[in-house]
Amino acid sequence: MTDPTRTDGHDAAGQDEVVGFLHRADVPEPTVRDRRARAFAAQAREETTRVSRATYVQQTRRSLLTGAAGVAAVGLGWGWLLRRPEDGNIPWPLRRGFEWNEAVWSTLYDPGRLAPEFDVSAAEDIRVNGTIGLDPPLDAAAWRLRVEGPDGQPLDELGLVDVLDGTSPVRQVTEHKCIEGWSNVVAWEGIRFADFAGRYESVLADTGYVQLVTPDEAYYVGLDADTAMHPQTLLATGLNGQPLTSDHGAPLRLVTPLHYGIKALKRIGTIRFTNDRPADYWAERGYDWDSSH
Ligand SMILES: Nc1nc2c(c(=O)[nH]1)N[C@H]1C(S)=C(S)[C@@H](COP(=O)(O)O)O[C@H]1N2
Ligand SMILES: [Mo]
Repeated sequence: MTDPTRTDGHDAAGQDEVVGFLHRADVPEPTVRDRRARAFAAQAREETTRVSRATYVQQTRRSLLTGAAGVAAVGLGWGWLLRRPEDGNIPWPLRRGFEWNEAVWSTLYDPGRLAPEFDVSAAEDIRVNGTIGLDPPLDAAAWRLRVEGPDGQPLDELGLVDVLDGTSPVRQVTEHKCIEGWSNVVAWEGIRFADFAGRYESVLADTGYVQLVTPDEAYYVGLDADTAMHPQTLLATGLNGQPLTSDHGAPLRLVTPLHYGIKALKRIGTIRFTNDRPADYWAERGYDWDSSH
């Protein structure tokens, strides 16, 4: 199948279809579960990016909250929002949303530290390291991404096409550092985690962390909101111009270039938005929970 919007020049023949920089396995097109949520997310993203940095800096904390209200209202409806009991003059959905909104805003307009990025020509091969949760090899047709809210309630079960739907493809060339002392510059293709998470805005409002888990639950990593919403945190589908192989984490893996490789969970099965700091495989085995470098 040929996609005229393709920009990376890869041949999409065979098992995989390449859309922009995105690599998606040839899995059956899933039915669209919630078009309203998606439209909301798209609109929320638009609202968020429409505000320039200068405008943001000028805004007081209070008017920032009003701005957040505008975004939230797209999904929730003003009527619902304004009927909520108030707390300190801030309707409670906004108050509870403030921490995540703060993370979204602070990373969009002041990402803090950024990992160095390189030209794509600097990309190197990378070994396969770590296979916990990758056994047996991926069954692409059966794979689904489960999305869960803070009480473990299921929010979505998405095929890869739905995960990528409506998001902009990103290529990011960064250094992958393993805690064992080796590193490689690699090109990741995928989408920003923040773009994906945008469609769960109303859930993010209530949470401060994310846990990513392999389908068999054998490997799991925890991220705080700032890390998850960092502009360089990706859900990757490709590596060095090729679709991810099973042992590099197909069909979807995490990329967090400010953190050691132990956080870069391969073969994501579940994304859980949580209130409390979630369990992390290597933190339970003595490594620093944050593992930034
Ligand atoms: N599911 C899963 N993801 C994982 C691991 C693992 O054992 N299982 N190991 C991590 C470690 S320690 C590193 S360095 C990177 C290596 O990614 P690569 O195999 O694509 O080089 O994957 C990370 N993600
Ligand atoms: Mo690693």
